[in-house]
Amino acid sequence: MKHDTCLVIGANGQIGTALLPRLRALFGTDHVIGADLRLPTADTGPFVQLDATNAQALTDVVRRYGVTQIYHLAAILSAKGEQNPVWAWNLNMQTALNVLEVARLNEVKKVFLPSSIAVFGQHAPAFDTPQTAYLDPTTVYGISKVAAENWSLYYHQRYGLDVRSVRYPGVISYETLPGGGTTDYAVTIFHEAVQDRPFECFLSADTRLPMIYMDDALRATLELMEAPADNLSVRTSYNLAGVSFTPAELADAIRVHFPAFQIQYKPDYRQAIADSWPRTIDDSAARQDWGWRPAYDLPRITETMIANLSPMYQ
Ligand code: NAD
Ligand code: AKB
Repeated sequence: MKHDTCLVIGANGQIGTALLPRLRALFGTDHVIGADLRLPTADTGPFVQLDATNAQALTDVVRRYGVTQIYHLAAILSAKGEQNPVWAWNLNMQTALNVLEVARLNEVKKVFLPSSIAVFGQHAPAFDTPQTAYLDPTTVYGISKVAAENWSLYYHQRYGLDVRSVRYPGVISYETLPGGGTTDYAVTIFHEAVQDRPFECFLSADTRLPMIYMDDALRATLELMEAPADNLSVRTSYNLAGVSFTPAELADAIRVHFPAFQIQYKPDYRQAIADSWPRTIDDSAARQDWGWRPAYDLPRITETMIANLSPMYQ
């Protein structure tokens, strides 16, 4: 068992729900504290109700539990952020800055502050988007992620804070529903398919986007956090690739299991967001610096999602 105490902020969200048990297996249940605005639906270990925009409340939690690692997952995602941009900016920036500052002042050893493919915009190459491509995001979410990446680099360079990050693609998982993103269709489609229901997709059939299965996303997170600091050449955020596919390709993969599966396309405001994002990602820096390799391709993701979701609807 490792000797650290981790605080996971945004613990009840899509990634937090899956990350908590992994961290608890590594550090011990009592050494992983979940924190969220919302209360958890089940008691799985230590939890505090926390608004991470409140720096004093965050400081109190860090001191009370002797926190040595923070995983900051609380954020307003791309589609939801466009409904109320000023609110999304304030929440995303205030929580990120609080985490960095509280970590610095309380000698927290490591911080994980994830970014997103949403940092890229129309002036980045759409295919094999490089690590250092121009960043001109079109969403308030993307703008806040670019700012948080730069603040992370600043805290690392100026204060020596060990802050690490990946630019997650759309994360696919079965444990919880996603929280207001543009890639959410790639999760909700499975819930409809296993119930033998047709699916109405808010993106067009040929919208290719980078995605990653949750197991890969968590392994990337934990491998990055375990990597020797000297190996890390990127202190903004690492590009991370899993798999890239279109809604039509995903529907075909589902039809291998449910031949009668039906999909209709009704693009809405999220189409423009998706169109501004990369199609495929060059993650060679992550591969080189800390040995990143994805394990889940589209057929494996599809099979795993269906196997885990089907029993939930029986
Ligand atoms: P989510 O929306 O599912 O969960 C976020 C959680 O944060 C929620 O449980 C919410 O209650 C909580 N929260 C919101 N405001 C808070 C506050 N002020 N204080 C404390 N908790 C608060 O998000 P997620 O999908 O789990 O994403 C986690 C992180 O990963 C985010 O930073 C997100 O930008 C990033 N990311 C996610 C994806 C993805 O596809 N899920 C892709 C790229 C990046
Ligand atoms: C979203 O669609 O907003 C997220 C992301 C890719 O950051 N899933």
